[in-house]
Amino acid sequence: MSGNEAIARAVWDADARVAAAYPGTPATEILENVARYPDLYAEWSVNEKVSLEVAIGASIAGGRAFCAMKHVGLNVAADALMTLTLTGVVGGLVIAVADDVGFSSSQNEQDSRFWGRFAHLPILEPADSQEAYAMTRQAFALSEKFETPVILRLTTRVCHVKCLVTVGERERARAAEGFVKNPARWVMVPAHAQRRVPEVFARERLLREESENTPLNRLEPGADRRAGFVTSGPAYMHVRETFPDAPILKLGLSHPAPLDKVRALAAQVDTLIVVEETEQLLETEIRAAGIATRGKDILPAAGELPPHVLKKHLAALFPELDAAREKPRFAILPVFPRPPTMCVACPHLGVYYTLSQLKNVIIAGDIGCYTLGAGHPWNALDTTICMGASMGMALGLDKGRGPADEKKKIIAVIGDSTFMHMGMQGLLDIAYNRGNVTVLLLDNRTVGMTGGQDNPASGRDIHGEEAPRVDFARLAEALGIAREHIRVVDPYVLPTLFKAVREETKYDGPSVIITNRPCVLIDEYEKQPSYEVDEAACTGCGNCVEIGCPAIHVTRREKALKPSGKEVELAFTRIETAACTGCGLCLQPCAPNAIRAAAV
Ligand SMILES: Cc1ncc(C[n+]2csc(CCOP(=O)(O)OP(=O)(O)O)c2C)c(N)n1
Repeated sequence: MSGNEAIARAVWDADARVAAAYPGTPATEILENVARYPDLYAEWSVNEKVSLEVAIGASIAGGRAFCAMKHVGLNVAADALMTLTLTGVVGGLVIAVADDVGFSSSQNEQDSRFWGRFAHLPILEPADSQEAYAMTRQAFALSEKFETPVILRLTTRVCHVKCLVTVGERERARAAEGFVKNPARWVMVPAHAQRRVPEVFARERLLREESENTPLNRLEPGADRRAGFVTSGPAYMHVRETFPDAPILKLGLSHPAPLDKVRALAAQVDTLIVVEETEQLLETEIRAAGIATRGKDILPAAGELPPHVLKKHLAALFPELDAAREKPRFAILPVFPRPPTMCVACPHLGVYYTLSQLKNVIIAGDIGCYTLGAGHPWNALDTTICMGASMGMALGLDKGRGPADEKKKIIAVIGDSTFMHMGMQGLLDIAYNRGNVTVLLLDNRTVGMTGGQDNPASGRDIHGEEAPRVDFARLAEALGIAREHIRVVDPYVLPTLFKAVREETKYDGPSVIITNRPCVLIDEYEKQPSYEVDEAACTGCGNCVEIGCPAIHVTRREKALKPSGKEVELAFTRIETAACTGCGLCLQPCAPNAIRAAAV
């Protein structure tokens, strides 16, 4: 199992009653797998905050509850988290949060262990799939024992690497007595909340004792006493492989840290070294406890710490590592770089082709497949910060513009899932504050970027069953956009799309253009007969290349002189007919009409 599959199995084996998530790499497959098990409620929530709130509700109703998210998702859920720590939980509540250590697919690299410290919550850190399974179950038990939410901190490596997993018996969670009214606990007004604060600190003291005594934190002896390592998660695997004879304190319950155990290890070795991905957290705490240690003074504070990185950075302390570095056991073959690009016939292609033709625009972007519009050949996206940010930033670009941008049109581009996640509020702000912004809402009826999960725009739930489908045009109107400035357009029909964008950007006020073609990777997409380039007719204008469809190749480039004497480069093209799904976008800008239905 991958770590994600193992966690899903453990959620079921722990008899959780409710599981909720918003997709995000590397955590997406957890809920996809949970949803395959019977006898528990699973949902895609519209964002991570809602998923945590659903879990909180289920927990205080008495059942075990689970939610999963990627690291940045916990920023979104943090408002709920920071007060949940005061109320505590009834049914065990586990929050799996997956840090994308090494930036495989994220806008930043965050260390979610900060949240455990910030919210005074215990953190469990599995090192592989087997531990992911076991620790998920232990997390539920710990959560109920201390009436606290528990953070299960994962990294991309734990989520995606597969190993053999031995699973246990499915348990029956304790019978729930149902929601018990108790305003002093569940209604966090100041008078109630402040009384809970001492309990949080008392709980933390008990958790520290637990951390000193639990077998999750184990001191592995080693004969080589030059250094002892304190480590957790997959970094433990890397340390064990690099230093097979060193004593290691492996932390499974890494917060609160078992400082007595750390002290005991420090007394046995010449140098203590903390190996943690990514930030300097344990190390700072260990130093604050008066224990001398090394850590980020010699190791990187970003990215993974696999053996080759450890060897490079610790060679000064362990001269034999340098020699080992010169003789790699495996040849690492470089992979041919393949920049990410949009799919063949992606409905976003027409939008970016259109945007790339515009002058004097500032385009606030968002997070999704359409973020690729920032790249070649479109170069038609000027900002990306976080989910939903295109709305507020566009408004800020409008209201904050100086004389240099006076004549520029402000456009925001956002996907359906991102709009529902955090974009709606921004659009409300644009409408309310009368922003001069044109919003392009790219409704492809799925969460494309994370692999095509269902959402309220697809009209299906996590099991693929029919669910109410959101009507974006009516929603935009309800948020305050004038009906005549809300348009639904087909992104495969370039002239209509271009006209809509031109007209709405001329209008002095907020407008919304909704594109309505499904993602090519979902069932709703209907493949059409493919096209091909008539080589005899192709004049090398290269306009079809500007669409950015990966089914179009340049076969030959030639320099030529225009009648004006200006030198131009011609690009003769070919369409990969096996890949082409006949969207017809490339036909439209083709100057000599050289694209035709492919011969069958
Ligand atoms: C807070 C947060 N949660 C989750 C993600 C992961 N993620 C990136 S883009 C995206 C949604 C993309 O869907 P949509 O907006 O519909 O655009 P599409 O990819 O379908 O074009 C998600 C869930 C993230 N980057 N940040």
